[in-house]
Amino acid sequence: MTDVNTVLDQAGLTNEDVRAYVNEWFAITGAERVEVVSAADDARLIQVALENGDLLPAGEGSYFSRSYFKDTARAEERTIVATSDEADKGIYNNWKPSSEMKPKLIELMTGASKGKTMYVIPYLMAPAGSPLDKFAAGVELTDNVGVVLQMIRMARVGVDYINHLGNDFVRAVHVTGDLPNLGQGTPDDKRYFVTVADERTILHFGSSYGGNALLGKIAHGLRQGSYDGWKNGFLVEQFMLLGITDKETGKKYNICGGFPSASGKTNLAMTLSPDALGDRYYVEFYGDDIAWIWVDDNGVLRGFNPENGVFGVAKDTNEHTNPTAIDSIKPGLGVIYTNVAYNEKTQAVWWEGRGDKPTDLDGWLDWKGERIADRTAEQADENWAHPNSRFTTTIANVPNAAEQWDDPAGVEIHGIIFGGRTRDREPLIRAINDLAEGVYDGLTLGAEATFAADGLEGVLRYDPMSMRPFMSYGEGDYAQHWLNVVGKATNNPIFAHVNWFQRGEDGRFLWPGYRENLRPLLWLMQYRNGEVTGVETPVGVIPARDELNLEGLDEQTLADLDTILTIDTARWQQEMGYRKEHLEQFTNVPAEIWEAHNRVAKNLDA
Ligand code: OXD
Ligand code: MN
Repeated sequence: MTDVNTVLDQAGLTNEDVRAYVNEWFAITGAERVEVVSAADDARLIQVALENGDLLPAGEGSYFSRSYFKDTARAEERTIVATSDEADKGIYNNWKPSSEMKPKLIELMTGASKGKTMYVIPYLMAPAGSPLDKFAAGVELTDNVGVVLQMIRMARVGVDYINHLGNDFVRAVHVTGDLPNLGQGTPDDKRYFVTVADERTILHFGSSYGGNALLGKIAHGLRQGSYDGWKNGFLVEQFMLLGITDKETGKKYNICGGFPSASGKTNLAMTLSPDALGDRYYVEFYGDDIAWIWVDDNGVLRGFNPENGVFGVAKDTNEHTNPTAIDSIKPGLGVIYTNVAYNEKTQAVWWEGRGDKPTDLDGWLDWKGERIADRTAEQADENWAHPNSRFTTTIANVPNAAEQWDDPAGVEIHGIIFGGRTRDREPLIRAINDLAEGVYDGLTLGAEATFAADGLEGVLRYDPMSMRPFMSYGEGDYAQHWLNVVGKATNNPIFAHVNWFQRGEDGRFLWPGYRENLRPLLWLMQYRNGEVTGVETPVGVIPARDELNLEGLDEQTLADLDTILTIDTARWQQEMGYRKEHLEQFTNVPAEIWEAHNRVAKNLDA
């Protein structure tokens, strides 16, 4: 029988509260061994994972893993926020009383790690030394070595992050469970992913993949973080964060923003300056998925990315869509690919949208491990990689990672943008000066349903601030919290809504997207500085055509520009009806938000 305390002593884990927690869960889960990990253990644990088959080599210094085929990175219907106060119930957070959920999870986890090692992962979801440290520290306990390797990439990991914090850490317990026998997606589903937010405890049972298993990232970094932020005066959002330096003026701008899935968030976060503007503007990467935001003692809105890595969607990532990502996953960087297609002979990986599909099928296996060469005619069109296949790489591997990405003081936020994928209605960019209208815009953020069957034609799937799957408390209170936090800022952050996805009648995209998206963001910063005035519309201020830097854009784009810089009033009037219904679901919606809605509606009718 392992003596847990001896192992903790040897690892230098001195925090008594953490030690008690480890002992408690070692007893509950019935694990056989315990091991405390730090980032320095990576090479050794990679070897362990290669030996036990959890990882396969994917060329020089890169690795491949496959999750159980019924496992998912997110399972919204099985994800619950539990507290002891029913007032925390929202529309999206699947609220349940903690008195109901905790005993359920303890029962499921009891003895469920039998024979396994329980890894203790002390982590920090922040640059060390930040004012939010005590909300960012956690200790994940997991029975899965693959999860450890992912956490080492996505968080800062080691006992030094936790020893001095007493009881200020998130208890994050992950038990994989017997994946082939969990009834995933059936009425007999045994999985539960619970954040007991008012106890700062996360209990996830029944997965080894993505946010369901890497508890620092989503469950703590977003769900628990946003609950803590609500109680302690900061914001936690599923936002990218990028920086732009104007080399001519020396000015620096930082923009964060939320985008529903499949609306280009990672590509924007990792974007580079368009060729024609590259001499003047340099774009820096801070983060692709999460931002923690607060107002400092001088009234400046600041933010940082709490993550240490990028857990990027592989699909459609290539040299054109995201050259930065491709450079960040080069051989030798310790990258882990999950659920892509894998060649067992050459160790190559491939995914849909990576480039030409390999024509020589020898050795190629799809993400489930089935031989592509053995596919029947009916299976021929099936994807090789899972649509949610991923690459995991550290921010240190991102070539244009900002110098300040690890700065505990974060960086000043100059702009907050929202952008969903919509074929019409939303112009290229519209700036919003008013705080309540900005927050209202975030609450009514939506994207077209990806498949017709997911929604009615023209009706957006709303995803407030892109936090729908991560909401930890009621949406009205959430809106009020935004008004309170950003309302304290005196550095004039500007809001905007962007859309790169307008289509013409023939279905073609009217804006080239990708690196060209920097142009409307540059306009936004000029507008904030008072260097351009834009054109007032009922839904915000859009650029006058000649205010946008158009240097180097092709003829077709120039011809299409007027269309994406107009407001379709009739379409917007219809949209306002949907927005009203959307907001009416929420309790405690602040009067300022309804006033913003009514003001926009009235402007449209004028
Ligand atoms: C997510 C993720 O689930 O970033 O949004 O993994
Ligand atoms: Mn995300």
